[in-house]
Amino acid sequence: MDIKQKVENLQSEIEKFEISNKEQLESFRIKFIGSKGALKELFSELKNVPNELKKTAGNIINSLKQQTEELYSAKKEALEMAYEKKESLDFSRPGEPVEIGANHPISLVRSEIISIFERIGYTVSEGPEIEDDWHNFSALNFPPEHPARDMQDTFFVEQGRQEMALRTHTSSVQVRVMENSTPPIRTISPGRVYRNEAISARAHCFFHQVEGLYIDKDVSFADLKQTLLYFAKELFGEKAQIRLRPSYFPFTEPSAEVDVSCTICSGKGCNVCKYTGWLEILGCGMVDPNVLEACGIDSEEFTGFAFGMGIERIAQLKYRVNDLRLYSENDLRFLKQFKSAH
Ligand code: 2NL
Repeated sequence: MDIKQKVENLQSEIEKFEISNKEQLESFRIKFIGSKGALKELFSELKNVPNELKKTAGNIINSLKQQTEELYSAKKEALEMAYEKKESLDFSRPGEPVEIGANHPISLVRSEIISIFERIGYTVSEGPEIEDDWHNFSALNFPPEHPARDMQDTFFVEQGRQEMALRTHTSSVQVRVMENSTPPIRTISPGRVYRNEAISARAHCFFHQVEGLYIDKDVSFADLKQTLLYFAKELFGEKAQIRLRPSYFPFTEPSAEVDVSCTICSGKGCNVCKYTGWLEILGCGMVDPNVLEACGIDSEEFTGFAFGMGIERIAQLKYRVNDLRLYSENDLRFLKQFKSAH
């Protein structure tokens, strides 16, 4: 058999050799490339080749050698890659936890209050945060010299030529509802309100409110009390009790402040309720006839009640938040604590 034939035989043997694991790869290397391999043997046979053919024969063997080495490194790399891939895919490994967000406590309490009142037929109304004097003050029976109308208590802004106020309560929304509809009216208006106050743990220049308004024929103070008792029980639990203390607001007469039995100690006395057993949660009263008339509702035919509460205050009681500033500082350590709340 001449050397050319031998090279061709070896080449087809090399091409047919199965390499599908590391062991076969190593056998391949030993058999063909190694120091005692088939290629070495072919080279050693060159000495028997006639001189005039030596160069050509040497070239063919060399190119087969090169080809074989390339095949070897390509297979080696492919096997290493497949091995690495296998290593990085562990199908029994538990999934990475997906971090979910949390609702803001103000949103949580806002939604809960809305849902409680929707169940007894209240609609939700919203309105602008920049209000004129009429909707924020005059229609609500604020006398011209009332301190709330002062720069010290209210933020005023110029809008064109007109002086406007950042609303100090969402009653302004309810004034619009009364002006634009006829009783029966049952609505609540949640929203952000503004007061010109220095920021501290107990005061902020903005906060959130929910106000409620119910106007119909023969609406009484007893209706108000039962509505608020229902609300307190839905929000704080069946055992919750309420008490009303006389108070004053320009827009209601009579007016009252409402306390709920302490949610921490159930009225026995603790440091949250300052050992009184009661926590103040809202203000309320019968809508002043002046307000009804200012909004185009006949106060001889209709009566109504209204109430207002701070969402921050309720959230503070529900979640024991001791500093108002936490609500607006976007500190994740605070916000993350509401993940499980809903
Ligand atoms: C509080 C007290 C209150 C009202 C809000 C109201 C609205 C209209 C007419 C009459 Cl349109 N009253 N709202 C009444 C009593 C109290 O809020 O402490 N809010 C945080």
